[in-house]
Amino acid sequence: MKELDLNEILSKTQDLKEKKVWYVAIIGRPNTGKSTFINALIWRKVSITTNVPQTTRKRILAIYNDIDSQIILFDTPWIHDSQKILNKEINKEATNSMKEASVILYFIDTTRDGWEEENYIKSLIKEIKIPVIKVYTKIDLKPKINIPLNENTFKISSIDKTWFIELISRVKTHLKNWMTLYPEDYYTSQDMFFRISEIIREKVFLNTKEEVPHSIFVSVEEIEDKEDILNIISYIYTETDSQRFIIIWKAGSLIAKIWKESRLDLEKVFEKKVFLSLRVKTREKWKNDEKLIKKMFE
Ligand SMILES: Nc1nc2c(ncn2[C@@H]2O[C@H](COP(=O)(O)OP(=O)(O)OP(=O)(O)O)[C@@H](O)[C@H]2O)c(=O)[nH]1
Ligand SMILES: [Mg+2]
Repeated sequence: MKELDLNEILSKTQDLKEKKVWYVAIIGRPNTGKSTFINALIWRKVSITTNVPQTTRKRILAIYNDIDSQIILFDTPWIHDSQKILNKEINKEATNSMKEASVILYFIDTTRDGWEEENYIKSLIKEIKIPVIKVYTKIDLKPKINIPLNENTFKISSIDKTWFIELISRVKTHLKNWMTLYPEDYYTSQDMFFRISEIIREKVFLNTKEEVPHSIFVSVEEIEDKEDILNIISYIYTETDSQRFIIIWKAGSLIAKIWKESRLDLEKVFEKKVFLSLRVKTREKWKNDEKLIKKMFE
């Protein structure tokens, strides 16, 4: 497992070389397959994926390396109008990633109609003057779909990785010749606390319904990273007691499932045994707790 460690990066500066380098932002409506694409491209799980819209809250930085390029990908959360402090912070994450990028990949789900959400994205793209490549997703589910392809329009499937090479070649034409920003064995800039909390959050999303997934946040309080075991103390916070009861429902069977799935996935990602202590607490109105939200996004 490789994570961002500034001292290690500095000690490896001789490894940095000139390539086609820069930031690429992936935007699109919820559930279009942005996170799945990133994980498939870099062969690692850096961004959690579920079938629940608006899974990604914080922009996730994944680093793709090949022989002549280093592409730093932002997996952006969905932008929407809202007065809640949490949503305002999510929107800031998304617009910031767009401004820093050399090119934007605009994901469109071939399995769903766009309606006005798609028009909203188009109006945003018009405002920022950065090149945009349209990427139609999930074509394995729509093999007969007719999309007129050109240099700014692609179609992909993240399940069988079709058109990945062509898309990446096109992205490279927008990048600059620059010193690589990370050593080649780095694939994410997220710290361990964030990665663990995201994996647990994914399991809550996959096992709960309606308003429950969006009502929670996960806090990792303590990590003890030993050679052969990773000890983790973590809490799931809900907004209300009734949501908490749903998660600890039936004498703990749902939380037991979330716990088990989290532990197994953590063991896969971190490649060692994991001891996970996981409890559920209520924290009312956390989405409007400015101090907490600022800490989450810092
Ligand atoms: N069949 C198929 N399913 C896909 C593909 N890409 C993504 N999916 C599925 O679509 C769902 C949403 O994928 P995500 O990657 O979480 O979508 P997202 O755009 O990151 O969603 P948000 O984080 O909510 O904005 C998941 O259930 C994925 O398994 C694909 O190429 N083919
Ligand atoms: Mg996502």
